[in-house]
Amino acid sequence: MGACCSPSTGRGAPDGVPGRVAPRTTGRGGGSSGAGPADMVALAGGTFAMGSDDEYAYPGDGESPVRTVEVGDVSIGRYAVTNTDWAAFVSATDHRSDAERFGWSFVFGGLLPDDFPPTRGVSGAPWWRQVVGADWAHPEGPGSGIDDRADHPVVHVSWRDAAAYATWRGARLPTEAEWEYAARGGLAGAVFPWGDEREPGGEHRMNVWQGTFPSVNTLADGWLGTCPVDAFPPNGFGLHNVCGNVWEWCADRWPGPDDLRASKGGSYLCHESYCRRYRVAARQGTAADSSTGNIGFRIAAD
Ligand SMILES: [Cu+2]
Repeated sequence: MGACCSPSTGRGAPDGVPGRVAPRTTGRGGGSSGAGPADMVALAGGTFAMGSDDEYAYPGDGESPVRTVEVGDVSIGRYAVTNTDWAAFVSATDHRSDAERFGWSFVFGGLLPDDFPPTRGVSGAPWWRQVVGADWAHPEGPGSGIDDRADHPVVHVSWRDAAAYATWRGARLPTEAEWEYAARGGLAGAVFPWGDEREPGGEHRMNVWQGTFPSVNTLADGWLGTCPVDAFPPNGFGLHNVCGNVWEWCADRWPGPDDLRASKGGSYLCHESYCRRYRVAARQGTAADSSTGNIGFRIAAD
């Protein structure tokens, strides 16, 4: 797999790191319809054109060819699961994340202070640092915290952690098809949730990298790392931040001998110079027990 903006290695892997059918929407407008929790959007199922084979696509990722896919009725999170949401889960269940059990997680080096002690990197993606003590409550390791990030997406959660949270909520992770159906917001074949132009009228619509990756981020979109889950306008179905900000775990297995899982949406590290996976069709496969500072999730339910 090409070097994307997430390391795909599992905990024990090498690399020097140890171990257009526009559906009706229902239940919108604050959730008072009884269709589900206020933070979920109920979508009627339908068929849609999944994937991409335009000039931006990565055929090697399996996003080509475009094919017609049917999804059933589904409710899906309006937002990614936040740190506040996750804290409630932990206090109710004492869930220990994989990052906490293994004692480390992957952090983007550009978020670490200049005087941070030496860390090990990922070969081919040296901006990813193995940071001992990094976890959801300490996104950049010991000394960092989430006091000012209550409404940011939880990160440093593995696929297994995300699935556990979803179960606790009486929900599940979306399938990749459900995620993309919802992320498209009813726009057939568009590159982004709002259309084909990345910055329509010069306006930034998602949290990705601007500048020269990985050294200079001009912060033109306002953010270096994560941003609040509602920081940008919603798509046509009322979902916020489906592209950019953080990758979002999906239920589906990713081909391969290991337990890899699909995620969607790209992250604050995506930049056209090396990773155009900030598009609705884009995807990546990541080890189910791995965690990083740029993968979170949203939940779904039948
Ligand atoms: Cu990327």
